[in-house]
Amino acid sequence: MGRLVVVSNRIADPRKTAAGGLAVALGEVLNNSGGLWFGWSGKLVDEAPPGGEMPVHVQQAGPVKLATIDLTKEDYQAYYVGYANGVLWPVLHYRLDLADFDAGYIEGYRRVNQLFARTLLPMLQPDDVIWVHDYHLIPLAAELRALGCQQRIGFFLHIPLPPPLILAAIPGHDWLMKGLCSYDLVGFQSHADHEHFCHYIESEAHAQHLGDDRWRVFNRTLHAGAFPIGIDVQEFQALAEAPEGREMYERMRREYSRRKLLVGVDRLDYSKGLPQRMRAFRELLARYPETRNSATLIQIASPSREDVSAYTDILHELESLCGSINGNYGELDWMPVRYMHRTVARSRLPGLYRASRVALVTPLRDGMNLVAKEFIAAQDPADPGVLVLSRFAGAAEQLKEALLVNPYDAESTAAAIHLALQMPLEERQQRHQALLTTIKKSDVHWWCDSFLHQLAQTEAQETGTPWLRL
Ligand code: GDG
Repeated sequence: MGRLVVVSNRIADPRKTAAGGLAVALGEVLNNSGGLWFGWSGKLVDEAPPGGEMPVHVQQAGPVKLATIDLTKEDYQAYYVGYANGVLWPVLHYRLDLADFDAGYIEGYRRVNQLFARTLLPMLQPDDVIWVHDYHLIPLAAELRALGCQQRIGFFLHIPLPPPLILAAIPGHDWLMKGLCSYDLVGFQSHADHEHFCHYIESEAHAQHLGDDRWRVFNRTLHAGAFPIGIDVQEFQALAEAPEGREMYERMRREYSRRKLLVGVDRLDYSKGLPQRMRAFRELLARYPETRNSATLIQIASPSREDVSAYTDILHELESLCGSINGNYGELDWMPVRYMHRTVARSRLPGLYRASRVALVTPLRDGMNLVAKEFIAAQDPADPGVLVLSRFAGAAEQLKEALLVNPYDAESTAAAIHLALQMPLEERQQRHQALLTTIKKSDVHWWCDSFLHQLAQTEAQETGTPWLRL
């Protein structure tokens, strides 16, 4: 394989463990090929330099080149806040009610993708393999192809893809999906997402199935498949065993020696089903009195996208629910919910997971949900906790031995949590062993290798499909 070029909205320095498993796994492949990682710097400027393009900031991280550009405030508002997070994020998570279809956003989204293409093109070498990540950059391959780029380009969608009728609600969905078809390989988190894509291109773009993962669509051959992302299990287990991980575990065990701990760790996002989770926990306390003065839920909701209004609404709803549960059920020496709206250091998460009897991972819709996998990796196999997992998380396709729940149904979710709290040791061990085997087999390195292997198999393409006008 030639040099790997990764493109994503934000980049991470793969040498820093705080960056997390995905950055580390991509960093490994980038290291081996002396690769390039390109994205937005995270910085905003008032306007572009007079008559010129945004300057590229280049930094060397070992053998890997990290290249970034700044964005203007106007582009950021339209591309990132408006289109990516105001239209694509809600619609792709099945939340048409939260989408804000402002016509100006799509123009800004396209403008930034064009800027990325113009900036990246001169940095490319002929045998590069390009891997583009996530919904911010769906049109990037089409914009690169329009400039004459002939290298192989793959795309991975980290969030779900809904059925065709939901996608069709996006004004300009045909433009967007044609852009997605300009890649050589498109990867999804789950078989369900992959099926939705196939249905869309068949019904809306008359794609012809060539067998296996190959399609003929818009006069090109496209490969598409499911590549469920994993975590770096070894790295996460090492974090659990590291001094800070152990110290956190001991501290939590001491602090909650008389209680059974439940844990939730999420970005504060409406896709994560946090209010529904609180209602299920309230239902647990109401229906199963023995859990009172015993079960304690630690909910970390790390701040996220606070400039999008739907996020402030969810914050207020969550705060009010936590307040009322603590007010109604709390005792002088027991607070049912400990809710923290802040980011916890990554090194402390494994200890927290390990000290918890139950993890609540109950999104309304999620691409994969890596917290579910992190919880499994951090457990003590001799005395493991139980994963309560939403059937609407991408991870549910793989993690069959979790207790699968419908987060919209507070009563049945409360019953599952109750079951988890009472589960005998032997059953916990059996379920955990099976789950651990699954996440080890399909870890982040497997994910990276299998996507890149498949991308390398795609055939050289004739270029130059006429790119749809917006
Ligand atoms: C998107 C898709 C898909 C969370 N709070 C803290 C913290 N985290 C870390 C977790 C985990 C990551 O963030 C969250 O990953 P998820 O997969 O659960 O969710 P998204 O952020 O929505 O990610 C998702 C993923 O992309 C990858 O493809 O699985 O479906 O939505 O690693 O540990 N980390 C620290 N402090 C926190 O407070 N340090």
